[in-house]
Amino acid sequence: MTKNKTLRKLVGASCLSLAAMSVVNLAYADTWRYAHEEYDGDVQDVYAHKFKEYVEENSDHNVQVFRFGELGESDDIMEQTQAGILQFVNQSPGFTGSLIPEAQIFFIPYLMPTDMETVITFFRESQAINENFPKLYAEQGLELLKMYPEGEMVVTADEPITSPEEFSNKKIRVMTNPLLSATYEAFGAVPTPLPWGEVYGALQTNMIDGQENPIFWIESGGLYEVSPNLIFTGHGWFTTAMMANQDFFNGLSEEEQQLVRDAADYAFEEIIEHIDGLADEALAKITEASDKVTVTRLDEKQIEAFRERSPQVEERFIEMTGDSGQQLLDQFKADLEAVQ
Ligand code: 6CS
Repeated sequence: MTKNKTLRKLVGASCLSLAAMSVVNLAYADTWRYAHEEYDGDVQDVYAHKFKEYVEENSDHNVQVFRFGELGESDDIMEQTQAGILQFVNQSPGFTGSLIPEAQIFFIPYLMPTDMETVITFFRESQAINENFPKLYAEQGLELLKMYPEGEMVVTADEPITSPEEFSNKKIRVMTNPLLSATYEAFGAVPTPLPWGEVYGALQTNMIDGQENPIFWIESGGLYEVSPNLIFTGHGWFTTAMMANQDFFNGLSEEEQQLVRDAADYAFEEIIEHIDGLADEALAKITEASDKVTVTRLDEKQIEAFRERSPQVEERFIEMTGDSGQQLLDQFKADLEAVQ
């Protein structure tokens, strides 16, 4: 064989093996679809993009993120995930109540502390969050990867409200879970369950008189424009959950499963930093943007009038969830006690 021929053979062989390698890489370079419930730059969007960043930096896989509205409402993206059309979904317990009644635990008012550091330690260490909930989600074909807080709930209304009596006849929009309706009934209001896409219009046309959400969302969704009286009641935190279709997750290699778990942990750490100070920044933007806005922070005595109605909501939670809910609530309370 001449020198040239040998060289040509060698080049040919390396091209072949390069091509083979690319085929292997291509076979393993999947695009995973991930949908969440919020807009560009909101908390769930930051989480999703941090997850994407980690996966793409540490593997050949890609993550395609879909924001609110691109694939429908919250219930639609959950259905698509259960059907395997999406691999990942971020759905808040506020909408998961019909699928997993125990997820409504976050809507028992005054169960969660208001102090952010305690809340974060709770999410990190709670057995209810990190062990009990994954089992409940697994029963619905979902691999729960992370639960995380987005911000303290704040009520907005057509006028400042300081007592349950002032809530009388006020139609307050709630996310679509029955326990949250029970909470607002206990608070003296008329709960009105609506999907997110209808909230701004319903406030604008006075079909409803108020709603609740974390401040960053009240700012980013422009809710203060149509519902300008902000009331800090201290009754709970907006919590959300990120998960995978379980058949998809079980079909991944052990290394890939670890990659996904690590990406979820990485995004969690990033989100904890992201939400630190976010509520204050958003409130400053709101008060800067509108002179119609009022801010009412209930004092301890006013809060007590709402807090004393909490046991009736707890009872409703147990009626809706039975022994499983009771066990979860006991664990939840034990975990809270451990961090407070
Ligand atoms: O109120 C809602 O429906 C929405 N609130 C937040 C903070 N995120 C998504 C959810 O759809």
